[in-house]
Amino acid sequence: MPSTQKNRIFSAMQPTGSLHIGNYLGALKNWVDLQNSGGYNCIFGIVDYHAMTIDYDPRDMPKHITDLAIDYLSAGLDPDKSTIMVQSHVPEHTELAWIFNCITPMPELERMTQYKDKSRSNKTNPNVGLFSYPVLMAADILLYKADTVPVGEDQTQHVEFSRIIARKFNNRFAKIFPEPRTLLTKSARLSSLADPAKKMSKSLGEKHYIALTDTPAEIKKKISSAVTDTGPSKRVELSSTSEDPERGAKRRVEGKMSRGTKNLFDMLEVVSPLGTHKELMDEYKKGTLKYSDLKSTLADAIINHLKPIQEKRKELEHDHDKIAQILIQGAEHCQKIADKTMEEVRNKVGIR
Ligand code: AQP
Repeated sequence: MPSTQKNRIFSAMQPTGSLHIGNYLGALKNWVDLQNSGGYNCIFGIVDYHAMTIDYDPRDMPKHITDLAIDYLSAGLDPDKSTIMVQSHVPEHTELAWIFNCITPMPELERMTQYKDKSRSNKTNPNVGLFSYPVLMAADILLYKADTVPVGEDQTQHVEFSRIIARKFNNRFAKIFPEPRTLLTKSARLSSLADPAKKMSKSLGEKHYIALTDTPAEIKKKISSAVTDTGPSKRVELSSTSEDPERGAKRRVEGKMSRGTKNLFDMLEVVSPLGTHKELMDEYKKGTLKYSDLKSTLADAIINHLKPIQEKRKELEHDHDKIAQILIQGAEHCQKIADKTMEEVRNKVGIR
């Protein structure tokens, strides 16, 4: 079992279907690296209560939970080094969320961009759970007194909210919670392949993302149809261009790269062998890069990167007993920490 002396990490994903490469490169891969650094005491959650805030079929939930645990393990999370748990297995998550609800000013939640986006696209069910999603997330993190939260960029506002709640609780009752900080990766915001102005999301539809389970043929097809040029208004600063005065005069003068192209380079940087990204970026700066070359190099690199993950997934797919055992162990470990935190919290808020 993981040591209790180190800084604690908590992060989680919702069991809402297959993971995409945005979830993986933006968060999960980083979790594996942080776990393997040995510098942290890691807890990684499968947040099923959060997954209930959007329309879902209850019959799918158990499978989605098992699938997400399999994704975690296939990507390299190791139950001997990290704790893997299901949120609803430790009911104190919702108890603490209720207490936090009672110190959360409504305007703090009204300004949350994820709520605005999701309630717009979830018109049939704009529920209170979706509204107070960040409160439950603050409870997830603070129940374990985690100080480090590795997530994608879309979650930074929620982690910032957790800091506010920790501070409010500490000022109002007693100083018992750390103020957690966000940890981002280089690919903290991958864009949709078909509409690079949007975040890569599975709810946008299949052509917008690469699923971790996609076949090589599917990956090639999706990358080859990825949008690269989106017009001058949608260009983003390419900071590295200004550091390289010898190359790519035309593009360097613009100093900008389309979001779609940057998205492909962002993925390439993480999944390709050392040197490949620089080589193609140099060509881009010189103005000699063929997008078809960038795309085929990237597709091959993604296929190679995902291969061992997909092989591990096949091994684990039928071993449901092993998965269940890992989740039971995770719940037992987390329950002990949760009991301790909640005893302190109940005392301080006066509900002994
Ligand atoms: N496009 C992304 N780039 C980088 N990181 C991302 N994350 C999500 N999308 C990207 C990070 O993945 C983790 C899992 O978050 P989640 O379970 O809340 O999933 P999500 O953000 O709801 O994923 P989708 O695909 O966008 O789902 P739908 O479409 O169903 O809402 C988080 O750390 C998140 O930052």
